[in-house]
Amino acid sequence: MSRSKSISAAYRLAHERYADLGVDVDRALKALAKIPVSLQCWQGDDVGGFENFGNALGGGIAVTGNYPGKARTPAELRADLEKALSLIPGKHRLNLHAFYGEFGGKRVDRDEIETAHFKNWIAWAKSNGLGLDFNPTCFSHPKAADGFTLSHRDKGIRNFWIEHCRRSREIGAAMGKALGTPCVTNVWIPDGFKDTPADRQSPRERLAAALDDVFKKPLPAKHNLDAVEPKLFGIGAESCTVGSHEFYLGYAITRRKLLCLDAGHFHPTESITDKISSVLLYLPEILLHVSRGVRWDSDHVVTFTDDLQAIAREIIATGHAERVHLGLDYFDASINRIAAWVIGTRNLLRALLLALLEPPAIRAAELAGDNTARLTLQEESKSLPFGAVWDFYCESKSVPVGEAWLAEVRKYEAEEFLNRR
Ligand code: RNT
Ligand code: ZN
Repeated sequence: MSRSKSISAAYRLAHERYADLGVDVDRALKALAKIPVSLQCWQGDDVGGFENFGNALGGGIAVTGNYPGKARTPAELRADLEKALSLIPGKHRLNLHAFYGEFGGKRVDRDEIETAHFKNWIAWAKSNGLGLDFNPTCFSHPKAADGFTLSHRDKGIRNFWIEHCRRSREIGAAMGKALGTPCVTNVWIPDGFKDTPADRQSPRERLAAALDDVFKKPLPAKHNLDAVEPKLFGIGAESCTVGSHEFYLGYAITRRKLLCLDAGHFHPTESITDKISSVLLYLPEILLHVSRGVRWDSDHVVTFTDDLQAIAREIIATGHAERVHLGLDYFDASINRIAAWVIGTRNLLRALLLALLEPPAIRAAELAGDNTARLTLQEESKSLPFGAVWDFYCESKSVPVGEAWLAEVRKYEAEEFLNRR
């Protein structure tokens, strides 16, 4: 049997098996095709950006590894992204950071960025049918070197970052307008204390006031959606992070902003799974940074873990997947960077598919108070043939099935990365 025939045959059997359980596979695949994932541009160049001021990665985040082929220019990064996207089923988005602008060799500081610096990205996104998301870059900069930005005790430094974030929102809105799909502009700042602060309150008051300044100008939601991202700790900010979970949960609810839940930003055993349904009660939309912490917020490539499956399941189980914007957030330089994108994105999509294929009897058992049946069905459903459905989906979207995509990455690596030494 040819590969393609065996994929169809396996799919037919899986379809039948799921139909017996009351699962509509066709509907699940249609729903999956409508869920975009925002790929993080920063996986392609180790969170380096294109400013060329020689700023080292700061902000308490770290990339390790020295795999060859890191993108050095916007053109290389776009080519790498095109390769990655060609191996991922569905239509997706790109998440850009402000320091990935194209500054034409000029020294454009963060408080001077404009939409013009992103015109190539916008044109590229348009021609590739991608939506764009955006982030101010409040790290890797001399004015962030002491670990504080929007909450800084120095008004001048605060204002510098306020201006940067304001401009970032405008750029986000311009992207959203140009592409006809709202840009989620996410504010994350590294601000925090290595050692016990004497005053935790004042920096938080300053941060709330600074954010209010950043968000003062209303922008149409059809162009730009503001998000804020809390964190528990970073390297060098172990004792107190100004923008903590409680800080931003309160901020987002009172100011009607999206809350960004990053899977790596809580205690190592704490999952964002259980937060989704709670936060959606109070906020119309949220953003997820799908990541994988290993012992700390290490931003490992997203793998098909129990945690990932649980997160995806919750998104689907709320019945409001369209209210949850999905972005990836990891950066690994120890393996091929294109493969890192492909592995993580395919895993997230695969986890969403698994969730969409959940037998309805599980929920029904719970409703009937039959916890024995619920557990039985939950466990038995783990070996249902969802892999056959996933393979069929990949084939129907004209992307490689199974590990076949790796050969394409290897070919690209051989042709392209040799020129990058
Ligand atoms: C850092 C945050 C933040 C960054 C990106 C690069 O801990 O997760 O989202 O990873 O902005
Ligand atoms: Zn994040």
